[in-house]
Amino acid sequence: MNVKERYESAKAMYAKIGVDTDAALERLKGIPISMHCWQGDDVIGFDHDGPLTGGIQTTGNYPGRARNPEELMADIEKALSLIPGKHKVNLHACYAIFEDGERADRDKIEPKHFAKWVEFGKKNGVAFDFNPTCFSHPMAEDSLTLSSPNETVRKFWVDHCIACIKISEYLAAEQGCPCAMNIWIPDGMKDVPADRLGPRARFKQSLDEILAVPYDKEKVLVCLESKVFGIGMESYTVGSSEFTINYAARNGIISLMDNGHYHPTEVVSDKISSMLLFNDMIALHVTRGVRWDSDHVVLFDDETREIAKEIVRNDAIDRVLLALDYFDASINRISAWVTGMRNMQKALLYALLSPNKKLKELQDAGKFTELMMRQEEMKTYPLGDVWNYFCELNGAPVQEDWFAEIEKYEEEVLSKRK
Ligand code: RNT
Ligand code: ZN
Repeated sequence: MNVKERYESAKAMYAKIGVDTDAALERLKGIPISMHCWQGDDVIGFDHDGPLTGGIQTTGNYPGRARNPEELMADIEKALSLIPGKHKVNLHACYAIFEDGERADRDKIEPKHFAKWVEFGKKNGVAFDFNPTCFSHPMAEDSLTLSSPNETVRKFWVDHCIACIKISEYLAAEQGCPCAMNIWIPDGMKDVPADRLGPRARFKQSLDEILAVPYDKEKVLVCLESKVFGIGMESYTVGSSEFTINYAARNGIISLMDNGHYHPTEVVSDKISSMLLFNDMIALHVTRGVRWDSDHVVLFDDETREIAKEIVRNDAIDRVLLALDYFDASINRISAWVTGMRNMQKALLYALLSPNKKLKELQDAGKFTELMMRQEEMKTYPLGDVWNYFCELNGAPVQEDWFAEIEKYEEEVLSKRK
């Protein structure tokens, strides 16, 4: 049976439980996911040659890391060609591109340093999201940035974030659609603080100063990401969940939840509905923490599916800014992108192919036996047949066929990067 025939038979099976597969495919096609450029080069960027700091870590030494803009762009292009649908690319400030020996420190970067990216975006039909890079820099050596007690340091990072808003505005104008700009700071302490309030008050003040600069709120969607701990920041993080949620709610910006940034038995899937009740928009970094915030590649696992279900069944596809955030240096990095992006899409498709209305009715009627049975039976419905057809319709390789491209690219391109 070919892909189309299998799809037709799957379609009939889903139709029996009231699910319209054609509508699901149409909906999935319109869900952009922001693909993080930093998986391609182990979160290094082009503006420094120091180590990755800020309490985050890549492990592994798989050959073929992108070492310059040309390589990273070529790798992103390759990845996007293997992912169905239209997506965004998420940039960090450290991916600024300097020409002719010119250099600008993070507090002085300008839109022109992203002109090459804009050109790349236009050529490939992708739009960008953006992030200030408050780590991997001499001014962030003790992992204190926007909360630093040193005014020179704090001011440097305020200026950096203001520069990033300008760059985000430029990206939005060039691409003709909004640019989400996410602020995450590593600030925290390895051991028991003597003052938890002071750093948070300074972080608040810094954010106030950044947001006081006028910008177009329709074009730049400022997000604020929380975190519970980092490597070397085990006892205290300034930008905790309570801090970011309260700050965002009070100041009209968007809360960003990264599912690696909570205590291990806490799940973001359970937080989404509460956040949706009190916010017009929310933002997510989908990742996979293994025992800690390890940023493993996103799999088609329970939590990814549960996150997708919360977005879809609460009718919130247009209210959730969906981005991925992981960095695995132990495997082929392009494969890491493609695997994670396709898995996120599969999870969304799984949610779109669930008889959500019917399941809610069962819950409300207290029919928990049938509810469990139906939710479990859904797991073995022919999702794969619908997914394969989606790939075929949207010009991406079907099933594992994309991997041949990865192997070819590894042999012809990546293996030559020595
Ligand atoms: C770190 C945060 C943050 C970074 C990226 C590189 O724990 O998740 O989002 O991973 O900005
Ligand atoms: Zn994140």
